[in-house]
Amino acid sequence: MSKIKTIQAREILASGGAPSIEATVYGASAGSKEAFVLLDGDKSRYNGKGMLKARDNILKIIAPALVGKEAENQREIDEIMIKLDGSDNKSNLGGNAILAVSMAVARAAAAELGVPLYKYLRQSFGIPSTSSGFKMPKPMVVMIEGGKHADETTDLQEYLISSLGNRSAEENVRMQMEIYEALKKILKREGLSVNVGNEGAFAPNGLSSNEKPMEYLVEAIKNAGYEPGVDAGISIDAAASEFQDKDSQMSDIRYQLKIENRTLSSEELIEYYASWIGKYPFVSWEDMLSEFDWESWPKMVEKVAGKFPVIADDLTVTNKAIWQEAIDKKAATAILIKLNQAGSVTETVDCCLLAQKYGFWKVPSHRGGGETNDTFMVDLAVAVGGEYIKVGPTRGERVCKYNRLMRIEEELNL
Ligand code: 2PG
Ligand code: MG
Repeated sequence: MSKIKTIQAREILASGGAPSIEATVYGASAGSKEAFVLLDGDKSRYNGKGMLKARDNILKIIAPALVGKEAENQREIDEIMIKLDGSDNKSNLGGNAILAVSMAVARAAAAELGVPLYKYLRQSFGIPSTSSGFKMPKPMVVMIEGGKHADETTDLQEYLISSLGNRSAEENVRMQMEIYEALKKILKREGLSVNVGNEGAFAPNGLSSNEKPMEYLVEAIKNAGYEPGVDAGISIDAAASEFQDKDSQMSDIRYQLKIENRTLSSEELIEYYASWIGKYPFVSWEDMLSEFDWESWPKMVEKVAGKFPVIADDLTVTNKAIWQEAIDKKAATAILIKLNQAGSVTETVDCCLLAQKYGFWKVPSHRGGGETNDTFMVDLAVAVGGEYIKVGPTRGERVCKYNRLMRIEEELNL
């Protein structure tokens, strides 16, 4: 065991060009419900998006409370920070400040013990392994992005290819990139742009409907030499909170499909989606309804009738209490996992353990514009036995996740 000696913190850049925050823990001898992101609000720096306040909270408030503590007591350390913050959503110290330290503590403890992070996380949280040892999560790769991630594209935010079958991580990554290249050719043939959006996925203007990308994805799977529904299938993240009509009443939520010039009720939206079932080889659906549309989520789950998981992201924000509520109400049958929604490693792992208890998928995910080249989420996915990891296909802050995955696989010699 070794004690935390010092904690440092700094602003670094995230993929969108605004700051994120990074902490380093030394001393382990070497080396609407999302957690609140504390920004400086000082317009003279990064248009108010600086993170110097969060950095100072780490240096002046968190570090003094943690120095001298055992780095290996991750749960205790996270609890100290949560208490120190005292709010429901980490708005006092900032979820960004707490998470940065939380992750750095885990890394430092793993380094001290001389074990890779995924192994450390598994042993530190006593995560039960389903079978013999570790299993590689399969890639769920954003191929076409629209919504808030790109301009003038689909209303739905993401169309993804999810690997199926029993390939190695290395083979999965290769297949995904071959499908990506095949898709590029299709889009070019259709006279559509192959410029990429926030997550390195294609973001073409001028698509005729929200359904069209799925036709392209099926064709791309085939053109790359794979079989749809056998080797690879389609996932969707609608991120429907973003196209919910903000003026519609809670009791009568409406959704605006701009590219189709239509406004739909929750029931109509569910029917609209349901018309796609059977037509495309779906692997999962995420956030098909708004995070405020709790009443309709169970209807969506019923409609899908166990054919594939209904993943909650904005609905559950990697929050164990909300996730339990969603499970109890039968509102979702899988959870997207984002460390920065939770704001600490312990709370993130607890959400995964809850999913595991019910036999539901847990899918660690990248963020859209605020991603860095940190690969903690990959180690987390391996540690918790995540069925998939969701990441964009290109750009450094995305591909580093796949590279980490392949390195872990090699190390485990699977
Ligand atoms: C999502 C994520 C990642 P964002 O909705 O699942 O794809 O996007 O970070 O914008 O929430
Ligand atoms: Mg999402």
